[in-house]
Amino acid sequence: MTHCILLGAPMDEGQRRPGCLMGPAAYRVAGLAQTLVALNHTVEDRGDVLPGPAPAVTCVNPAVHHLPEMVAWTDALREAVADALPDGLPIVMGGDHALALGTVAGAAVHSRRQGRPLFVIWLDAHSDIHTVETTTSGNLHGTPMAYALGLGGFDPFPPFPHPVPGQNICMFGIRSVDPAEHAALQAIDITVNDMRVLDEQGIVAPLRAFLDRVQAANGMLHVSLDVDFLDPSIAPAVGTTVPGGATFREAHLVMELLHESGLVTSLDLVELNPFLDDRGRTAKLMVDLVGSLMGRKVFDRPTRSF
Ligand code: 4U7
Ligand code: MN
Ligand code: MN
Ligand code: MN
Repeated sequence: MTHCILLGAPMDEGQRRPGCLMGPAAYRVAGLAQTLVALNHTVEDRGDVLPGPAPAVTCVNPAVHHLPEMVAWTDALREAVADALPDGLPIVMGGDHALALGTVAGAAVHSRRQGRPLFVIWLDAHSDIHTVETTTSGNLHGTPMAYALGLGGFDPFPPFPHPVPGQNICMFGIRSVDPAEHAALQAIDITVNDMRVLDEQGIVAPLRAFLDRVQAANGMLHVSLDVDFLDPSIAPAVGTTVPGGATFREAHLVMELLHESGLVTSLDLVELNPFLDDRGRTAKLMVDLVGSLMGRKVFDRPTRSF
C-alpha cells in the first residue's frame, strides 16, 4: 500500500496551445483518486499548486515566452514535490512538461536529503533537452531534461539543485529530436531508447537493464510520462502529436514493469490537453496507465527480484 499525494499543476505557459491547464480537472473527473483507492492505496489530494508572483526576469533568447511565469511555477513545484516526498508518492497532474523543471528539482532536493541518488525515466516522443538559449520554438516544455542535467544556459532559473548525471537518465519512445538536442545528447552519457530500439528489442530488456541499475544503487526513481509517448491514435489529447508512438500494450507493460520493480518514488503526468480529447479517452487511458503503475493486473506473477 502506498500513500499517493495528488498535486495539480494547472499551467500551460510552457508551450503555445492553450488547454493543458485543464489537465488536473480532467484527471480528477476521470477518476484518478478512485482508481488508486480501488487498488488499496491511500490518496491525499493536496489540490492545485499555486505559484508565487512572477518575478521581473528576462533572458537572452527573444523566442522564449512566459519566462517569469515559468520561473514562478518552477519554484512552487520544486517546493511542493520536496515537501510531499517524505510523506508518500507525489503524482503531479499537469499541465505541460515545463512543470518538470520544478518536479525533478523537488525530487533532487529530497533524494539528496535521503543520501540516495536520483534516477529519471523520461517517457516521451521528444528528448526535451533544449536550454533556454537553444530553444528555437521558445516553448519551455522542451527544456526540463537539460535543466535536470545541470547544463548551462538556464538564466534566470535558479541553478538546478544537485544535477542528475546522464547515466541516471533513461528515455523511452523518442522520435523527434531537434539539431541542438541531438548535439546535446551526443555530448553526454545518457540512454536514449528511441522507437527503433523498442521496435527491435521491445520494452522489457532495455527497461529491466535500467531498473537493475536503479536497484543496485539504492536509487530513487522519478517517472515523467508525456502523453505524446503514446501513439496519437490512442491518445489524441496532446498538442505535439508525433506518429509512431508506443502502443497500448507497450505503455501498460512499461507501467507493469515499473510496478514490479517497486522503485518508483515520484510521477509526472504531463501534456494532457483535455480540449483536444475525444470523449475523455486520453484522460482515461492516462488514469488506467497509473492503475498499472500502481499494481493493477489480471494475474499475479512470480515476483522477479530486480
Ligand atoms: B514536449 C520541440 F521543436 N523540440 O523545442 C520544441 F519539436 O514536452 C518540441 O516533449 C518540444 O511535448 C516538445 O519546441 C516538448 C519542437
Ligand atoms: Mn503563450
Ligand atoms: Mn515532453
Ligand atoms: Mn513530448
